[in-house]
Amino acid sequence: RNISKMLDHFSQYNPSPLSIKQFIDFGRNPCERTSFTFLRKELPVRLANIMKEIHLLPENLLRTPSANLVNQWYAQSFKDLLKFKDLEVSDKILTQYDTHSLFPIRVSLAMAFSRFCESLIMIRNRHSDTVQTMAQGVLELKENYPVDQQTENSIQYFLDRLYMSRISIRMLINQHTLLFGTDLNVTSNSRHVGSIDPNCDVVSIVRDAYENARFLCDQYYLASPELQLFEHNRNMPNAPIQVVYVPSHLYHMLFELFKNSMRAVMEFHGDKETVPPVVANISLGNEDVCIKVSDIGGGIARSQIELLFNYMYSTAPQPSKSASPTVPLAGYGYGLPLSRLYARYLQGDLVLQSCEGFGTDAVVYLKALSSEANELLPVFNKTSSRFYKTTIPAGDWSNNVRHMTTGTHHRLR
Ligand code: W6P
Repeated sequence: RNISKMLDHFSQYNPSPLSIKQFIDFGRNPCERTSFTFLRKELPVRLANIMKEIHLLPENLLRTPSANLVNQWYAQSFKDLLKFKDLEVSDKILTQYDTHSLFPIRVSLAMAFSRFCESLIMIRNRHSDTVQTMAQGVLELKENYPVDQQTENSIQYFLDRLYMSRISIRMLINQHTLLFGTDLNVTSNSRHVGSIDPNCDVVSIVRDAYENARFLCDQYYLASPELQLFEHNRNMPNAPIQVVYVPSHLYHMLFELFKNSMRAVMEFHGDKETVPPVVANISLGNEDVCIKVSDIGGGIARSQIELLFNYMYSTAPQPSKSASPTVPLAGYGYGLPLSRLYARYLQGDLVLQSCEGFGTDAVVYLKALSSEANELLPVFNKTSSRFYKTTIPAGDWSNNVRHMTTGTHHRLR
């Protein structure tokens, strides 16, 4: 229908990444008209870019009820936003050319703005279960079809891009609705600019994430490792380490890391009187803020590290919620891959390094400078679409090459 034409149109534009500095500068001198005009184009562009990739998914996945549902949500949200593209912005009155009517509908600016806010909130709610629903889709796929390496690679590539796109779209929606929505009371008397804290205190978030992970750990294991925390502020040794950041994103990453470290420590030393602490080192240099969380939880094999970030591997049927009402230190699930996306979203990263038999270091890197913390956004183009179609090239290192190991063949060198 008409929608596929509009998709083709909007997916030709590249998304426009913003830096956290741009978010802050705009939020400190907000203009609803500017935000409205930017978002009514930018949101359809970001939606269209990822929707084109949804359509390239392996058919077997796309046809599952869950993936199909997610696809429908995107189509509906795209349509919802297109309505605002037909509004003509004038000083006092917006003119809406309704496609079903020959006559333009006149809407006041204030009315258009509040309708836009309502639509954004509706869209945010519509997509609130995307991650869970896609995980369900992957389960449905695994149950019904054999999944080859090629398919698994495509799904890993796609889910990283889908979830990154989703993080970015929710960021835009949150900023607009927090800055211009009706429940201003929540943030008006705090230092926050929308969802951003311009003086986000890293140590407080680390302690908060630790305390909440510890609460779960105590419930499940009846004990928990202590936290040892060290700060290293390179240029101002006694000043607190602060960063312009979305506190909820940072909390999400650290809570996930602490849960994993605590579980490893308790499983490894559970039978002992005391367990070794989890150590957090927080550093600020010229470019990076680093948060290293170290545990002595026995570590994991080097070959297993990649699997922790693999969606297919992490998609196990949920233990029935009625059977175990108290969720322990949740399994790996999608926590780690999503946490890494949060870090990468603003040009940071999340890295694991483990010594099997000893323990694991997890490092979260953030950009120290708000002007360098640019959104990292998936772009739909020839390169991305090629990824879903090509076959894996034959390996050119010995670990990927099949050898002739039997028979009377001569071994040349
Ligand atoms: C482990 C495994 C793991 C994953 C992520 C973070 C910390 C840890 N520790 O043993």
